[in-house]
Amino acid sequence: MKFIRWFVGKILLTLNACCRPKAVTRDAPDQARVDDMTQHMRLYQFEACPFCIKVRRAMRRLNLTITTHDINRSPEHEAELIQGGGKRKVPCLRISRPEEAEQWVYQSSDIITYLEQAVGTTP
Ligand SMILES: N[C@@H](CCC(=O)N[C@@H](CS)C(=O)NCC(=O)O)C(=O)O
Repeated sequence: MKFIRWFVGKILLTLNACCRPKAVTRDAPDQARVDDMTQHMRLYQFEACPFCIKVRRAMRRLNLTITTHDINRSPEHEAELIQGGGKRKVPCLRISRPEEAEQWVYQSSDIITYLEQAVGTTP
């Protein structure tokens, strides 16, 4: 099962590289607003995880700059995810805005819905 996921992930990575979604464009103030919002977000992920690729494609489509952490390559971020989010599962979006309770959103579809609503874009 793990191998099949890995294999599918590699195929998806190749397909993703071949046909990347077109990014929405915003005027400068609106992009600055969105960038300000996403600087407080982190995506915990694996490079070849199909669900993570799905989220990264949505990020590109929505033109979002979000720092990503590959937890297979970074034990420090893996520990951070398990401690903060409660489980070792990716993708997981961490939102830590100042003076607000930290949020850890699991499930690729929920992450994409959250991002679309947060930036006010539902293409
Ligand atoms: N339904 C979830 C599936 C997420 C999922 O299965 N993620 C796998 C990687 S593809 C995972 O984190 N497995 C735990 C592990 O490999 O340790 C979603 O849409 O995000």
